[in-house]
Amino acid sequence: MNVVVLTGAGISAESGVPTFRDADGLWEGHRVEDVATPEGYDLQPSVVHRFYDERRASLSRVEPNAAHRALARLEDQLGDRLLVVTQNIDDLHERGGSTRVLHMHGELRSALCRACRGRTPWEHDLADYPPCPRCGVSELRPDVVWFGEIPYQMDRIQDALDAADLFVSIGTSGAVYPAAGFVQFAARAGARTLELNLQPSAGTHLFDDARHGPASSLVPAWVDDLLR
Ligand code: BV8
Repeated sequence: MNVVVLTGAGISAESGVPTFRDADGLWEGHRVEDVATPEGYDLQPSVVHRFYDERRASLSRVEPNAAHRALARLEDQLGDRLLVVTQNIDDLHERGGSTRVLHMHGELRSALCRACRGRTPWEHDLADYPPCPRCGVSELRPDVVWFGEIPYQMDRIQDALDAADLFVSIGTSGAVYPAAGFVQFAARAGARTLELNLQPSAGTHLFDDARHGPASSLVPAWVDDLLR
């Protein structure tokens, strides 16, 4: 059985990583859409760097939760028949033990050079404009997909959705595309679809089944059922 799991900020909420909704889509009085766009970055690069530098620094203060660990347990059993596609830019899936993780919106712990387009694992701030380790030019930006930019590895995601027998969406509001449309792709390809979320998402009516509650209890229970 081929399983595709899509995760959003809700799976990391109980680890202490704030979701976008918690901030009502706002950060320091800025609409997320304003700081998470290429235009926002060109207009006020230091504000945008601060937005990501703070989130990158906070990673060392949070831990994976039982939901992340349950998905790693599922991967132990399913191997390459499971793919986790995450909208999150934190590294909690990896630290929870998952190895087959696709960050469709990029990662905090990576820097992208606007000069040479090279990517570098990155732990520290970018606001002090460090030189790119590959080309030496000081044009590093967060390696994240902003609004208006094309998500990463869409071909691989489409292939996985086409081959899916089961599509499970965990902890996402279904507010942002193309991720919010994956359930429809999967259903058209014949997959069963399940939503696991704290409350019904904007697209909950698109799913065959839905269970609502905190991910740290919903996801381990679902994995136990699946592996039974
Ligand atoms: C693109 C990275 C073209 C940066 C992010 C008009 C109509 C439709 C679409 C558009 C439109 N105008 C523009 C668009 C396209 C746009 C879009 O969708 N805009 C929205 C605002 C309408 N999309 C784009 O621009 C995308 N690119 O379309 O390119 C294209 C497409 C395909 C192929 C080729 C070309 C790029 C969007 C990427 C933006 N980057 N993040 C960063 O992180 O800073 S978006 C960001 O917000 C997240 O990555 C995520 O995708 C999104 C929503 O966040 P969620 O993860 O869902 O979190 P949220 O807070 O919203 O919800 C949390 C959920 O968890 C809630 O449901 C809550 O109930 C639940 N929860 C809370 N606690 C728990 C819990 N669940 C369980 N347990 C708990 N304890």
